[in-house]
Amino acid sequence: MNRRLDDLDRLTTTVTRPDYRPAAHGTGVLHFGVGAFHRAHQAPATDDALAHTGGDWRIEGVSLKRPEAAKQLNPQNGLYTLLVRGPGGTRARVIGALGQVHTAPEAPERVLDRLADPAVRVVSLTVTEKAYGLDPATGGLDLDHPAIRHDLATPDRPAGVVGYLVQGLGRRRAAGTPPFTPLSCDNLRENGSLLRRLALDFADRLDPELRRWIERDVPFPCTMVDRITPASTERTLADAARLTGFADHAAVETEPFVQWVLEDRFASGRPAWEAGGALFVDDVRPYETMKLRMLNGAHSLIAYLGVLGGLEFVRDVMARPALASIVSRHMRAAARTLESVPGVDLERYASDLATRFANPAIAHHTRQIAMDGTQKLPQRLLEPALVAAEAGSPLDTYAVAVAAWMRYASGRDDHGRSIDVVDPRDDEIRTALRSGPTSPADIIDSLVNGVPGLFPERLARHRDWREMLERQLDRLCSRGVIGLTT
Ligand code: CS2
Repeated sequence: MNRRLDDLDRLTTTVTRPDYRPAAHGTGVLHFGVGAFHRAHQAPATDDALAHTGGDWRIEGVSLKRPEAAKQLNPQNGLYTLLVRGPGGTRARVIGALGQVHTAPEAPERVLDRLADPAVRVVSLTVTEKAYGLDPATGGLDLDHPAIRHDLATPDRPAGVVGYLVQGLGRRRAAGTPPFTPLSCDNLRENGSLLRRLALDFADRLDPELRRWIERDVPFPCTMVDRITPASTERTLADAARLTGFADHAAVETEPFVQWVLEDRFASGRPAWEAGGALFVDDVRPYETMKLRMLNGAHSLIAYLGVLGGLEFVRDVMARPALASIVSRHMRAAARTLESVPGVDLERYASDLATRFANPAIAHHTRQIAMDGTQKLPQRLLEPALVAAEAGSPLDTYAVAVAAWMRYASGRDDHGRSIDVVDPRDDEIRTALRSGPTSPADIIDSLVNGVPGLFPERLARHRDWREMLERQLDRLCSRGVIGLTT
């Protein structure tokens, strides 16, 4: 058994390693959600920033639920291997930007201390869509969300991300410490503005003065983040050990492409992320809408087709010409709902996406992307479908994607095998479909009524949309995914 990767001085291989001494830099960022995506995206950008410009900008991590990240990373002093897999092979790089990881349920007071520490100037998040406590119907706080309910009742002992942020900001205000900048890096529309609205609403219910301070003094920049990062597997860890010569329980693998677009509004400074390729702009919205609708929308389409058709990975869906052509059509349809994006040729973006999805070196499970559909569909598929419906543009690929989600929600694939439907609203989905509706019209009605707020009303009532959705659901139910031609 190899020795564990815990000391850079032992790394004498050809692996790329940090060009700075991690221990010489203090913490500046607290990051919630230290999963594979963070390790493949913001952490390497911070590593580049530290190497390039220095400063006390290392990252401490927080896991809101499970202790795995702390167990993987702390014994390795935060060091881990990033494997970049391209068609030409795999490159290994050891990242030094991460420091200690805290497991919030085990040490809530410690997390609150870190939030109150003036050294922490940015608090970034990759906690996934469902952690925010967003009511999709209003765009505001969902008072029935378990973490929101809990944190409003016991604000000193938060469990959720909004509760922690507001409590942390409250402690800073009380101590006369300047605020940190909350930085959402999740795939949500106008993620910074959305987080701001939730934080203000939450604070208002506890302390209107605090709300006013946050409103006045705390910036919430929006960001667009992009890097396809499958969950790590045994093979990831084995390859990392082979390439570095050390056992690594925290290794992650990702694709060569990376993109990060942010608004440059920070209360107390930030790492020089441009050294890692980040682009700072005045308005992130065009980039983010493009990415959510073209990349993530196509991803969800691929995911539901894949799970239903028994195709395990994104690349397997892309290897079927009929399905790849639906995906390309979808990206072109999504592009038509966008305004122009500075510096981006949307045709080229779509064809690059098709190449990224087909990357033979990346094994991205369709069932991973299929998870949490109720949290993803609105910004990825339903909003652009409404734009397209109202513009009289083609709706067929949106309808294929949403119909495929509806079939996925029923819990059986095209071969009759059961699907593990992973979704925070799975109870509502199950109840909606309990009577076993079989006609496309009944399935649609059951889900539209049984999962309130998910489907925008204007879309649900749109005649062309409804017809197209019924037609595509009928096709999927009768022919299955493999029977789809174009
Ligand atoms: C994916 C995203 O899991 C999903 O829902 O669509 O995680 C996707 O891989 C990233 O947004 C790519 O940047």
